[in-house]
Amino acid sequence: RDLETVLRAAVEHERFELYYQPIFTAKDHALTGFEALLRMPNGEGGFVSPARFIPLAEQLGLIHRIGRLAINKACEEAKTWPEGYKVAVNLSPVQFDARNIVEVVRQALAKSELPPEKLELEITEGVLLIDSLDAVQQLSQLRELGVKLALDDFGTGFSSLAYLWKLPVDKVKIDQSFLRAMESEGDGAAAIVRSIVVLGHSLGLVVTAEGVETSEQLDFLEEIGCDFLQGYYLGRPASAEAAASLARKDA
Ligand code: G
Ligand code: G
Ligand code: MN
Ligand code: NA
Repeated sequence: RDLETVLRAAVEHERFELYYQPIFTAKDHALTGFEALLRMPNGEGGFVSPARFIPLAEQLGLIHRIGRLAINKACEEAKTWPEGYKVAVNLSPVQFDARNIVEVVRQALAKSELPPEKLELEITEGVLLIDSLDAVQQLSQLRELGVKLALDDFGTGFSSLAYLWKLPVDKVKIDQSFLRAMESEGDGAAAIVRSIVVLGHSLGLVVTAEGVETSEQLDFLEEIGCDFLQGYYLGRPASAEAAASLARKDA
Protein backbone atom coordinates (compact mmCIF):
# COMPACT_ATOMS: atom_id res chain seq x y z
CA ARG A 1 0.00 0.00 0.00
CA ASP A 2 1.28 3.46 -0.69
CA LEU A 3 2.35 5.90 1.98
CA GLU A 4 -0.74 8.09 1.65
CA THR A 5 -3.07 5.14 2.25
CA VAL A 6 -1.07 4.01 5.30
CA LEU A 7 -1.00 7.58 6.63
CA ARG A 8 -4.72 8.17 6.19
CA ALA A 9 -5.52 4.89 7.95
CA ALA A 10 -3.13 5.72 10.80
CA VAL A 11 -4.81 9.10 11.30
CA GLU A 12 -8.28 7.52 11.10
CA HIS A 13 -7.43 4.98 13.80
CA GLU A 14 -5.01 7.24 15.71
CA ARG A 15 -2.29 4.64 15.22
CA PHE A 16 0.70 6.71 16.26
CA GLU A 17 3.19 6.23 19.05
CA LEU A 18 5.69 8.53 20.63
CA TYR A 19 9.26 7.51 21.24
CA TYR A 20 11.26 9.53 23.74
CA GLN A 21 14.91 10.52 23.58
CA PRO A 22 16.55 11.58 26.87
CA ILE A 23 18.13 15.02 27.27
CA PHE A 24 20.87 15.64 29.85
CA THR A 25 22.67 18.58 31.42
CA ALA A 26 26.17 18.97 29.98
CA LYS A 27 27.69 19.72 33.36
CA ASP A 28 26.82 16.63 35.36
CA HIS A 29 24.91 14.52 32.84
CA ALA A 30 21.70 14.72 34.85
CA LEU A 31 18.53 13.59 33.09
CA THR A 32 16.29 16.63 32.47
CA GLY A 33 13.55 15.11 30.33
CA PHE A 34 12.81 13.75 26.89
CA GLU A 35 12.08 14.83 23.32
CA ALA A 36 8.95 13.15 21.96
CA LEU A 37 9.41 11.71 18.45
CA LEU A 38 6.43 10.54 16.47
CA ARG A 39 6.35 6.97 15.14
CA MET A 40 3.86 5.54 12.64
CA PRO A 41 3.58 1.71 12.53
CA ASN A 42 4.20 0.36 9.01
CA GLY A 43 1.93 -2.66 9.54
CA GLU A 44 4.86 -5.07 9.45
CA GLY A 45 6.14 -4.64 12.98
CA GLY A 46 8.30 -1.62 12.18
CA PHE A 47 7.83 2.12 11.83
CA VAL A 48 7.72 4.61 8.99
CA SER A 49 10.13 7.48 9.70
CA PRO A 50 8.57 10.87 10.44
CA ALA A 51 11.10 12.28 7.97
CA ARG A 52 8.92 10.53 5.33
CA PHE A 53 5.38 10.93 6.61
CA ILE A 54 5.49 14.42 8.18
CA PRO A 55 6.11 16.19 4.82
CA LEU A 56 3.23 14.20 3.30
CA ALA A 57 0.99 14.95 6.28
CA GLU A 58 1.79 18.65 5.80
CA GLN A 59 0.85 18.46 2.12
CA LEU A 60 -2.39 16.62 2.80
CA GLY A 61 -3.43 18.88 5.66
CA LEU A 62 -3.31 15.94 8.09
CA ILE A 63 -0.58 17.51 10.20
CA HIS A 64 -3.12 19.38 12.30
CA ARG A 65 -4.76 16.20 13.56
CA ILE A 66 -1.47 14.35 13.91
CA GLY A 67 0.09 17.32 15.70
CA ARG A 68 -2.79 17.58 18.15
CA LEU A 69 -2.57 13.88 18.80
CA ALA A 70 1.18 14.15 19.49
CA ILE A 71 0.77 17.07 21.90
CA ASN A 72 -2.05 15.37 23.79
CA LYS A 73 -0.20 12.07 24.03
CA ALA A 74 3.08 13.68 25.09
CA CYS A 75 1.34 15.67 27.85
CA GLU A 76 -0.55 12.61 29.09
CA GLU A 77 2.54 10.41 29.13
CA ALA A 78 4.78 13.06 30.70
CA LYS A 79 2.19 13.55 33.44
CA THR A 80 2.94 9.98 34.63
CA TRP A 81 6.69 10.65 35.03
CA PRO A 82 8.18 11.54 38.41
CA GLU A 83 8.35 15.27 39.08
CA GLY A 84 11.09 17.33 37.52
CA TYR A 85 11.26 15.82 34.04
CA LYS A 86 10.22 17.83 31.01
CA VAL A 87 8.85 16.81 27.64
CA ALA A 88 9.65 18.48 24.31
CA VAL A 89 7.28 18.22 21.34
CA ASN A 90 8.14 19.13 17.73
CA LEU A 91 5.76 21.48 15.91
CA SER A 92 5.47 21.80 12.15
CA PRO A 93 5.36 25.35 10.77
CA VAL A 94 2.14 24.33 9.01
CA GLN A 95 0.46 23.95 12.40
CA PHE A 96 0.73 27.73 12.77
CA ASP A 97 -1.32 28.22 9.60
CA ALA A 98 -4.52 27.03 11.25
CA ARG A 99 -4.28 29.81 13.86
CA ASN A 100 -5.44 27.41 16.59
CA ILE A 101 -2.16 26.08 17.94
CA VAL A 102 -2.44 28.12 21.14
CA GLU A 103 -5.87 26.64 21.81
CA VAL A 104 -4.66 23.10 21.00
CA VAL A 105 -1.81 23.42 23.51
CA ARG A 106 -4.02 25.06 26.14
CA GLN A 107 -6.50 22.18 25.91
CA ALA A 108 -3.78 19.51 26.05
CA LEU A 109 -2.40 21.07 29.24
CA ALA A 110 -5.86 21.37 30.79
CA LYS A 111 -6.85 17.81 29.91
CA SER A 112 -3.60 16.20 31.09
CA GLU A 113 -3.08 18.53 34.06
CA LEU A 114 0.58 18.72 33.08
CA PRO A 115 2.14 21.89 34.53
CA PRO A 116 2.86 24.20 31.55
CA GLU A 117 6.51 24.70 32.49
CA LYS A 118 7.10 20.98 31.91
CA LEU A 119 6.17 21.30 28.25
CA GLU A 120 8.64 22.59 25.67
CA LEU A 121 7.68 23.18 22.06
CA GLU A 122 10.30 22.85 19.34
CA ILE A 123 9.83 25.09 16.34
CA THR A 124 12.01 25.72 13.29
CA GLU A 125 12.68 28.90 11.37
CA GLY A 126 10.07 27.63 8.92
CA VAL A 127 7.46 29.35 11.12
CA LEU A 128 8.73 32.63 9.68
CA LEU A 129 7.50 31.56 6.25
CA ILE A 130 4.03 31.97 7.68
CA ASP A 131 3.01 35.61 7.82
CA SER A 132 5.85 36.35 10.19
CA LEU A 133 4.23 38.89 12.47
CA ASP A 134 1.42 36.46 13.03
CA ALA A 135 3.79 33.58 13.79
CA VAL A 136 5.65 35.69 16.34
CA GLN A 137 2.34 36.63 17.90
CA GLN A 138 1.30 32.99 18.22
CA LEU A 139 4.69 32.12 19.72
CA SER A 140 4.29 34.86 22.32
CA GLN A 141 0.82 33.58 23.19
CA LEU A 142 2.20 30.07 23.61
CA ARG A 143 4.79 31.43 26.00
CA GLU A 144 2.10 33.25 27.93
CA LEU A 145 0.61 29.82 28.65
CA GLY A 146 3.83 29.13 30.54
CA VAL A 147 5.33 26.63 28.11
CA LYS A 148 8.95 26.93 26.93
CA LEU A 149 9.96 27.38 23.30
CA ALA A 150 13.04 25.97 21.61
CA LEU A 151 14.37 26.82 18.17
CA ASP A 152 15.24 23.45 16.60
CA ASP A 153 17.75 22.61 13.85
CA PHE A 154 19.53 25.91 14.45
CA GLY A 155 22.11 26.90 11.88
CA THR A 156 20.63 25.03 8.93
CA GLY A 157 18.30 27.78 7.69
CA PHE A 158 19.00 30.64 5.37
CA SER A 159 18.78 33.46 7.83
CA SER A 160 19.63 32.09 11.27
CA LEU A 161 21.43 35.25 12.37
CA ALA A 162 18.86 37.58 10.89
CA TYR A 163 15.97 36.39 13.00
CA LEU A 164 17.21 34.66 16.14
CA TRP A 165 17.03 37.77 18.28
CA LYS A 166 13.49 38.50 17.06
CA LEU A 167 11.99 35.17 18.03
CA PRO A 168 10.48 34.78 21.50
CA VAL A 169 12.29 31.55 22.37
CA ASP A 170 14.02 30.23 25.49
CA LYS A 171 16.42 27.76 23.95
CA VAL A 172 18.44 27.05 20.81
CA LYS A 173 19.11 23.50 19.61
CA ILE A 174 22.27 23.25 17.51
CA ASP A 175 21.54 21.11 14.49
CA GLN A 176 23.21 17.72 14.54
CA SER A 177 24.87 18.35 11.17
CA PHE A 178 27.44 20.55 12.97
CA LEU A 179 28.56 17.75 15.28
CA ARG A 180 28.76 15.43 12.31
CA ALA A 181 30.88 18.02 10.47
CA MET A 182 33.18 18.23 13.50
CA GLU A 183 34.03 14.58 12.91
CA SER A 184 34.62 14.90 9.18
CA GLU A 185 35.84 18.47 8.82
CA GLY A 186 37.22 19.33 12.23
CA ASP A 187 38.10 22.77 13.53
CA GLY A 188 35.84 24.94 11.38
CA ALA A 189 32.72 23.15 12.53
CA ALA A 190 33.92 23.22 16.15
CA ALA A 191 34.36 27.00 15.88
CA ILE A 192 30.79 27.35 14.65
CA VAL A 193 29.43 25.22 17.50
CA ARG A 194 31.37 27.30 20.02
CA SER A 195 30.04 30.50 18.42
CA ILE A 196 26.44 29.34 18.57
CA VAL A 197 26.82 28.64 22.30
CA VAL A 198 28.26 32.14 22.86
CA LEU A 199 25.55 33.71 20.67
CA GLY A 200 22.76 31.86 22.48
CA HIS A 201 24.08 32.85 25.89
CA SER A 202 24.52 36.49 24.77
CA LEU A 203 20.83 36.53 23.90
CA GLY A 204 19.90 35.06 27.27
CA LEU A 205 19.06 31.64 25.85
CA VAL A 206 20.11 28.17 26.91
CA VAL A 207 21.71 25.91 24.32
CA THR A 208 21.27 22.21 23.53
CA ALA A 209 23.59 20.24 21.26
CA GLU A 210 21.95 17.49 19.23
CA GLY A 211 23.51 14.39 17.71
CA VAL A 212 26.15 13.76 20.40
CA GLU A 213 27.65 10.44 19.34
CA THR A 214 31.13 10.33 20.95
CA SER A 215 32.79 11.01 24.31
CA GLU A 216 35.09 13.52 22.56
CA GLN A 217 32.08 15.57 21.46
CA LEU A 218 30.69 15.36 24.98
CA ASP A 219 33.94 16.67 26.49
CA PHE A 220 34.16 19.49 23.96
CA LEU A 221 30.55 20.59 24.53
CA GLU A 222 31.04 20.55 28.28
CA GLU A 223 34.21 22.62 27.94
CA ILE A 224 32.60 25.33 25.80
CA GLY A 225 29.70 25.68 28.24
CA CYS A 226 26.88 24.15 26.21
CA ASP A 227 23.93 23.63 28.58
CA PHE A 228 22.17 20.45 27.43
CA LEU A 229 23.13 17.36 25.43
CA GLN A 230 21.15 14.94 23.34
CA GLY A 231 22.37 12.10 21.14
CA TYR A 232 22.93 8.41 20.65
CA TYR A 233 26.03 8.45 22.90
CA LEU A 234 23.82 9.37 25.85
CA GLY A 235 20.54 7.72 24.86
CA ARG A 236 18.52 6.70 21.84
CA PRO A 237 14.82 7.33 21.36
CA ALA A 238 12.90 4.59 23.23
CA SER A 239 9.29 3.57 23.86
CA ALA A 240 7.08 5.48 26.30
CA GLU A 241 7.38 2.59 28.70
CA ALA A 242 11.19 2.56 28.55
CA ALA A 243 11.36 6.34 29.01
CA ALA A 244 9.04 6.27 32.04
CA SER A 245 11.10 3.50 33.55
CA LEU A 246 14.34 5.45 32.97
CA ALA A 247 12.81 8.50 34.67
CA ARG A 248 11.62 6.41 37.64
CA LYS A 249 15.05 4.81 38.10
CA ASP A 250 16.72 8.22 37.86
CA ALA A 251 14.36 10.01 40.24
O1 G B 1 12.77 10.63 15.01
P1 G B 1 13.44 11.00 13.72
O2 G B 1 14.89 11.39 13.80
O3 G B 1 13.31 9.96 12.65
O4 G B 1 12.66 12.30 13.20
C1 G B 1 12.86 12.81 11.94
C2 G B 1 12.25 14.19 11.84
O5 G B 1 10.87 14.16 12.21
C3 G B 1 12.92 15.21 12.77
O6 G B 1 13.14 16.38 12.03
C4 G B 1 11.88 15.46 13.83
O7 G B 1 11.94 16.80 14.29
C5 G B 1 10.58 15.21 13.09
N1 G B 1 9.51 14.84 14.03
C6 G B 1 9.50 13.83 14.91
N2 G B 1 8.35 13.82 15.63
C7 G B 1 7.62 14.88 15.20
C8 G B 1 6.34 15.44 15.55
O8 G B 1 5.64 14.98 16.46
N3 G B 1 5.92 16.53 14.85
C9 G B 1 6.67 17.08 13.86
N4 G B 1 6.18 18.14 13.22
N5 G B 1 7.88 16.61 13.51
C10 G B 1 8.35 15.52 14.16
O1 G C 1 14.79 17.66 13.70
P1 G C 1 14.96 17.06 15.06
O2 G C 1 16.08 17.66 15.81
O3 G C 1 13.70 17.05 15.90
O4 G C 1 15.37 15.54 14.81
C1 G C 1 15.63 14.68 15.85
C2 G C 1 16.02 13.36 15.23
O5 G C 1 17.41 13.13 15.33
C3 G C 1 15.33 12.21 15.91
O6 G C 1 14.58 11.54 14.97
C4 G C 1 16.42 11.30 16.41
O7 G C 1 16.14 9.95 16.10
C5 G C 1 17.65 11.77 15.63
N1 G C 1 18.84 11.69 16.48
C6 G C 1 18.92 11.96 17.80
N2 G C 1 20.17 11.80 18.28
C7 G C 1 20.91 11.40 17.23
C8 G C 1 22.30 11.06 17.08
O8 G C 1 23.09 11.09 18.01
N3 G C 1 22.70 10.71 15.84
C9 G C 1 21.85 10.67 14.77
N4 G C 1 22.36 10.30 13.60
N5 G C 1 20.54 10.98 14.87
C10 G C 1 20.08 11.34 16.08
MN1 MN D 1 13.49 18.30 17.52
NA1 NA E 1 17.33 19.36 15.34
